[in-house]
Amino acid sequence: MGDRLFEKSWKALDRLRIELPSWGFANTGTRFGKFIQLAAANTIEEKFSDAAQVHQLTGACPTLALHVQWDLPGGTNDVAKVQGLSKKFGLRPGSINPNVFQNQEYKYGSIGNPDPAVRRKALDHILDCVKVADLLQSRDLSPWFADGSNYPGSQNIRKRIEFFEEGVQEIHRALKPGQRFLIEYKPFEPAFYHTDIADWGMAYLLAKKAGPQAFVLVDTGHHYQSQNIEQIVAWLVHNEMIGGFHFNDRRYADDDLTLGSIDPYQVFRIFHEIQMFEWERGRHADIAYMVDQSHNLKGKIESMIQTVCTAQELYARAALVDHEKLDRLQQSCSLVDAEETLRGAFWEDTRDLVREWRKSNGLPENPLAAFRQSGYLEKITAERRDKNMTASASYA
Ligand code: RM4
Ligand code: MN
Ligand code: MN
Repeated sequence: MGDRLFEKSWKALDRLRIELPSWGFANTGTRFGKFIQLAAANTIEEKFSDAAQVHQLTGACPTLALHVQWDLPGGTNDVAKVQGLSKKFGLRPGSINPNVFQNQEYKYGSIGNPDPAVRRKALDHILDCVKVADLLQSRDLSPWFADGSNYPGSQNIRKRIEFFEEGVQEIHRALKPGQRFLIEYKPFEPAFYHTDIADWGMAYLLAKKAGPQAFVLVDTGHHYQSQNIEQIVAWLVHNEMIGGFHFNDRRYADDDLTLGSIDPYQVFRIFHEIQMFEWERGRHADIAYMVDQSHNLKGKIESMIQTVCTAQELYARAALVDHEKLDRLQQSCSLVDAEETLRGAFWEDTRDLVREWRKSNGLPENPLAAFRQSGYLEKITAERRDKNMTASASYA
């Protein structure tokens, strides 16, 4: 790689920020049960502490996404506590995630529920979350709606669209200036016939209906097999409608595997679409790169470190694309040379570059090895062992 591209890639690393999810450090399950890890975090303090480890070792994760029901069960009453932890661990609160999918009343949906009382309850919770976000100076409100139905004819799809339209407008009215409302889509699960916000088009239309502070959130695992995700990203970025990502990888459905573990070229292509857009416009796209993974087999902190390192390596590779050259080749329809320009950058090994970047930023060259040497895992395993041993893994 030439000096110019090396520099471009270095600068890309300087600006890449990745938000970690608090729920990625806690015990979580599959639909069949939980696999308990002795080192898993049980409290919001432990989640901050674990996420701070990842940030200290990678230098790239200054914010922590919070799930209100799990992390601030008292809502606004828990804000002071979170502020204290933020200060103690040197991590800012990131996106605020309402929970309108877990409680019993949401069995038939939240803001798309035919029952006005349930819709009210869901909206009130989300409005509380807007306040929490405001008090914590978090910019992004990031609800995920599990709403949908399992059988044809069992729900009126169009009525539910109207409920959603009303709901997102009310949420938008409550936003403070500068806050953003990110609308996530997912094709199926938990609903298996229709999901109210099933794809980017539905999320886009709802965001437009909501107002100018609403954007689409792309969870990389929320697409059907073989869907062209980078094309979706290109459309969203072109229309300035992409608010953020939930990063994870998948082989079959919403598998929440480690980013790039199955298809690193997919991640590279997404980064490429964004960086090519940025080169054309001469400015950076305002996108929140967030992780949405919760590992129940691999160690939680180790897998987050892997994720961040993978994102850095692939982001650095996408920055190695010679945009001027690619643009020329695309315009002259030099198909093979254009493709080779893209593919060539993908096959560059950026691990040395990332290591050098870390060194010059006073970070460990190998964050995973540094984590293993730090003794942190042994310490938290000893501290949390008893509590986790008694945690319930069964649904019986
Ligand atoms: C969903 C979606 C949301 C996440 C929930 C728990 O599949 O990805 O972002 O909060 O899972
Ligand atoms: Mn998600
Ligand atoms: Mn998901």
